[in-house]
Amino acid sequence: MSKPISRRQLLQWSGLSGAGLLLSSCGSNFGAQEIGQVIEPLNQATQSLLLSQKPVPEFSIHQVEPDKLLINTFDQTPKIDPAQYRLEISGEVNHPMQLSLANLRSLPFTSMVIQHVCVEGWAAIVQWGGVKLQDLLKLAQPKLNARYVYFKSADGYYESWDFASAMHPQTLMAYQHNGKLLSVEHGAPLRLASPVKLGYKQSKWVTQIILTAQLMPQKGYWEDQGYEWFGGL
Ligand SMILES: Nc1nc2c(c(=O)[nH]1)N[C@H]1C(S)=C(S)[C@@H](COP(=O)(O)O)O[C@H]1N2
Ligand SMILES: [Mo]
Repeated sequence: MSKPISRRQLLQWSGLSGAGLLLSSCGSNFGAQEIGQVIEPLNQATQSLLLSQKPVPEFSIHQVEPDKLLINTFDQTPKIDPAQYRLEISGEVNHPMQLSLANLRSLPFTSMVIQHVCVEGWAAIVQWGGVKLQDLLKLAQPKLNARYVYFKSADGYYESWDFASAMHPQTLMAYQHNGKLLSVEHGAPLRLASPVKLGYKQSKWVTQIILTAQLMPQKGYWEDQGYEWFGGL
């Protein structure tokens, strides 16, 4: 288990500074200060991947369809205490991390309006807000051999994505939905949201993100029952 990330580390790894981040960290439980941490540049492969990613056109906020996003959960809605919640990032990374909700909220916020498509035959235009997964992975510093990203959820759901889709600029770890704080049924405190993948790839209640060099025999909850793995849109 990694230590909770310190505010100094967040600032150094992200290259972020300024009043917004400093103010928003008031009252949060940042741990030990790591002094003299070296800032490592992203590796060349990751850098060129980022440059090559094209954004998917978005909808206007007026096109949001609030009643169309059906709740789709294979089992029970898990109970998560927001104060105890940590997102753990581990595996093939140089800086394993644990982020509290305060940590996540102190990072740059992105909002997007995209279409969510479920293979069961429904779709909805949805606004999502949160942190770019790309920003989180940059903080964790993927190793050169990182090719897949696993997501583990509090309800036992699990998913795996290709690294490029995880680094896409519109792949978010969302904590906001249609202008409000994300509801528990839709995956609070934190879920995946992206216009590049089908609904079943978009894990709710994510607690762990694990980078791997290989795809494991267990690829995803629905994939292991025959759904296609890539699940692209
Ligand atoms: N943890 C978890 N995430 C999940 C699921 C689930 O059962 N458990 N269902 C998936 C499916 S099939 C879809 S279509 C979307 C639905 O998201 P929603 O319930 O917020 O509409 O969540 C996805 N993420
Ligand atoms: Mo779905």
